[in-house]
Amino acid sequence: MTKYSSQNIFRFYFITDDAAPTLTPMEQVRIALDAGATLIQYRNKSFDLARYPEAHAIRHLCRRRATPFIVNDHVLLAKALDADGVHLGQEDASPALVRDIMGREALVGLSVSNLKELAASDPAHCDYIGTGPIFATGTKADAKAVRGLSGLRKMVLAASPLPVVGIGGITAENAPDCFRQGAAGVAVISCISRSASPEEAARRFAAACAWQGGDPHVIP
Ligand code: 3NM
Repeated sequence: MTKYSSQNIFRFYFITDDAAPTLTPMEQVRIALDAGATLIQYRNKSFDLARYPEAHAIRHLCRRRATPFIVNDHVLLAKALDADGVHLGQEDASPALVRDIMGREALVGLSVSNLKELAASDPAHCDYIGTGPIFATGTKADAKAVRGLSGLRKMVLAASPLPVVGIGGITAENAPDCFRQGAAGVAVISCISRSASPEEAARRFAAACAWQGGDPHVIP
């Protein structure tokens, strides 16, 4: 991952929501980038080729805004879009195979819910670990048991030196608590994509991600 190693690209990690009630994935990405998102993941579990133009447009917007763009699960879609990387679940292709397909400089992320999964994983080919759900989430129907901040802390320690990104129920209010546990970043969907005021929610989220200390509940 030599291309990005000098900056923390995981800090404000936005994931698109293909089931958001009002905003298209493209509209969500614009809002997230305008607020300062540091990485965009295109996530569409039931992707079909009719969505390719949208994914392509999002990819190009991220490129214009110099923000890494990665694709959830679909390695060949990532390749076709010349994405910066892929995020894999436990049931997806192996990180080693994806590294082969995407190349040495690609970002490869892996979802790991607990320490047992971490022990069974292949971190040598990963650039970061995504772990969750940290808090309850309504966005992922098959989410595993809530890990809480203590679960996040355990993962940060066990996965070190790989950066760990917390996911699941993250908001501007609880993001600083995740950073306190040593998370390199926080990944978010509904707190922005399903907010009644998404621009404001994204700005508040960005401010929470910029938090460097002090009272984590006082967001500038
Ligand atoms: N993965 P929200 S939780 C996509 O636990 C995803 O691995 C999770 O959405 C995991 O920010 C989740 O709306 C949904 O809670 C995150």
